[in-house]
Amino acid sequence: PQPVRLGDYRPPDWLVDTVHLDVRLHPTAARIVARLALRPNPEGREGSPIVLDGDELNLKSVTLDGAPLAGSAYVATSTGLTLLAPPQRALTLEIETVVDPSANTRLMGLYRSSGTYCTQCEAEGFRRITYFPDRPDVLAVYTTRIEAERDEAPVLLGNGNPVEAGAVEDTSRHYAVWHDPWPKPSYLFALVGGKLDRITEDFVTATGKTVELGIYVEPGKTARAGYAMDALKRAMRWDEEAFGCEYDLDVFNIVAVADFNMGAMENKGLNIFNDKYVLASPETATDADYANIEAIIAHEYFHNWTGNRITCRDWFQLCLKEGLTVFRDQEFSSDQRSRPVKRIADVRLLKGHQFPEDSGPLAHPVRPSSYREINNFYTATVYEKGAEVVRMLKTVLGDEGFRAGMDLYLDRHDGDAATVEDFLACFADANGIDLTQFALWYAQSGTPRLAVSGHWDEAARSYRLDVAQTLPPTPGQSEKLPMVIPLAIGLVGPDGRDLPLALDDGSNAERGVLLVTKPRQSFVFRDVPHRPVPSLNRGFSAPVKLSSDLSTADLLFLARHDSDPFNRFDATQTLALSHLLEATSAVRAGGEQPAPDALVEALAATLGDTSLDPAFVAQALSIPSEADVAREIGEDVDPDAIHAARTRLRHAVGEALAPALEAVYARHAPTGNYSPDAASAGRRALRNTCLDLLAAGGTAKGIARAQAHFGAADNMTDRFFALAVLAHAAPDAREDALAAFHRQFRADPLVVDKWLALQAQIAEPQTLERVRDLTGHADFDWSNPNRVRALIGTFAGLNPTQFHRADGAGHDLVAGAVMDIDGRNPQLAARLLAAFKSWRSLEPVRRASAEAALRRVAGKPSLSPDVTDIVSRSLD
Ligand code: B3K
Ligand code: ZN
Repeated sequence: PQPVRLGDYRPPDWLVDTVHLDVRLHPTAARIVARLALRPNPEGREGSPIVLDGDELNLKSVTLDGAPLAGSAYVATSTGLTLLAPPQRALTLEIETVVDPSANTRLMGLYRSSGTYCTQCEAEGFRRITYFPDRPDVLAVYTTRIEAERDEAPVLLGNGNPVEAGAVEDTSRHYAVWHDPWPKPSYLFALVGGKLDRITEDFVTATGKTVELGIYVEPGKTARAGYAMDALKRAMRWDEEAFGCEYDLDVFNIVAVADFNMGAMENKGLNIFNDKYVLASPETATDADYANIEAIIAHEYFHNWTGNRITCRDWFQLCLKEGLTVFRDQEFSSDQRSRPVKRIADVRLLKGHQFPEDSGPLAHPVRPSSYREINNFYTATVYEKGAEVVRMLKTVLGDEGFRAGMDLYLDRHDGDAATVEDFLACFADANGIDLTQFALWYAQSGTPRLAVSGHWDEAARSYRLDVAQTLPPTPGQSEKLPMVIPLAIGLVGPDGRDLPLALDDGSNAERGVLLVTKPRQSFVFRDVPHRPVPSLNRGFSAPVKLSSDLSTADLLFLARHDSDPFNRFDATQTLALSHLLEATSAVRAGGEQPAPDALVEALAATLGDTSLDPAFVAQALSIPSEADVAREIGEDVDPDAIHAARTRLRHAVGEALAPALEAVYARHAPTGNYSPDAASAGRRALRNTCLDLLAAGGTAKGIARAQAHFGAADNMTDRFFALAVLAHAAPDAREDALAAFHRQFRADPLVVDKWLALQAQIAEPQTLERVRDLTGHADFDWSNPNRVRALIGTFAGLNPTQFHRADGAGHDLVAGAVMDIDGRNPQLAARLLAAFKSWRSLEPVRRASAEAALRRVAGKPSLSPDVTDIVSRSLD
């Protein structure tokens, strides 16, 4: 397909005011009658044909203002329907199409998930239901009548408010009519029909309107929907308080389905979820699952304003809704839980997923300027870096300035299909500032590098920070302009306290933030009586790779004393990473590995500080992942050497800190019944981290403790964590534990996913065979995206030594899976293939094998546009 370019945007030639859909559900032949009220767009080209998108539709009839259309008046192809010379006035088109929901394995448009009819329309799925101008800047008011066999689909749901429902006389069928008063783009359309159970509660909004909330799940699973309901109510309240956003319909429904290509979808008034992000019970979900459910329920709800009431003009503006809404869900979780711990988790995710994307062949700007397949741009860059950009805006403007800009945006653009420029203009206008340079964050790809060095002048009692920024070249962008980098800092005095920040030009570094705007810049602080230790990029105020001249002693000092919790954590991570880099080189050179003394000292201090939040200590104790080390090395990466160095380090830390780890483990034993709240989860996280490090010491005692922990666990968090420890550290105990776990939970697909994912991560050569065997297991299913992601996705994403086996068998396995899946579900296949994104940074043998695997995929006839796009960009 030809690339779509941002610069080619034109307003639609025809607008749609209202859509009346009449959908008769049927397993293999669902019939859709769409009545569209169209009119020429005064901003479009005069005299234009009506061009409607379509995809795999069976067209039955078209009428114009009630009269059948002559065959010569229109052209219908596999991708659309064009009315060649329509009258240039308001008119009504009625189109009848038939689709086969059971054959819809792409899970786009109308499909069936374990018998339930459901839809997914973002980005371009509505065209798989009916012919339509399927673009986000065509906003219409939808009325939907859904009809089905009452036995097959007793529950019928649509967007907006329920209008009427009843039996279809003299038949076994029934119907429901839904009306959504808010104009919306087609990608927010949804309907559901099926046998579902519901939990319901009322929510009273800030202005006193009662909203009926419903969560629909597979029969028998309502007991596991309570946490999602609780999270939803908290999210609704929070959005009123934090952003002044109130809900705007009489009902809000969530439906959980088992077959879903991503996490969830924010359809107006009818969110559809991957059931993984709805269903939770202490016995089946981990603390991480609970936290994800809370975040995603909130995220989709928050889209009601940032995404639905204000939508995107075109798909290039995707970050306008996604980056902003991720920022909003991050803030929500921070307020509900621990802000520093949430920030640490978010930055780990950013560095783990977005940084590699930004430094590889798939790098693209937060707002891309062209795409071949939009589904491939639901990326860590658009979502996570997009959220960082919004966060930086807040850092630059301060809380009040940010809120003023948001208020203006929500007010000025309500009902619009907006752009990034519209968004930024609100912040510029509300604050009277120019954001032209800031806007480069949306346009330039790649992760900026900041090099910082500090110079204390004892005689002048001043301190100078020299800052240099560079932005490496990325695909399609060889030359870069300097960015605006809000660098939050502190100067930490010898007593561990922050010195006042007084810049020598008389200004205060407002809120401790330096604005770096040039390639090189110096900041001089006066009244600095002692040599301070600079704490740089506090709270990870900018998504950059920072290098500094801090010594090991400085890092140790910050790890103990920094008032910024993020940087306390980061100082420890930096110590660990620099050890791991050295140790990895030593492994490759066949030399002695260095001793991790400084790191052990920092970890001991953190472990011994009882004033710290256990959840924070757990984060600080976690040794950087193999992928973290690979990213830091950047080129000529040998995953086996990294694995060896890291295994050795974990062993050394477990051994050196054994008494302290045992004491903390004992002190954090569970005290009452399981509760998923953040404080309880933090205690479990710390206790489990201790368990893990103690077992990494490899002692019989460490393994026995993990076995006891596994046996005694009364919740999935502890049970699964212990199972993971055994699977990785105790090959002899592994199989029994895995078998016991499977016996207990085999009836529950979401728990089976954990079991699959864990096995896919084991860092040993037999894992390849194991994964292959598991694809033949009765509980595995190639057509369910959760199963495939759990097994194949985890193998490719979280098992670097085996995915990148030197003999190429890991690459082959994943490439083979991608080619198999592509014919059924191209989106899923393309996602999996993106696991190759860092292939160029591998050492030559593995790089050659990755390239060969990619070329094999590229050479396969009749690849989907999705996979073609990823593979060609990967090889470019
Ligand atoms: N907007 C959806 C993602 C749709 C993905 C389409 N390929 C979920 C979300 O970000 O909230
Ligand atoms: Zn979203």
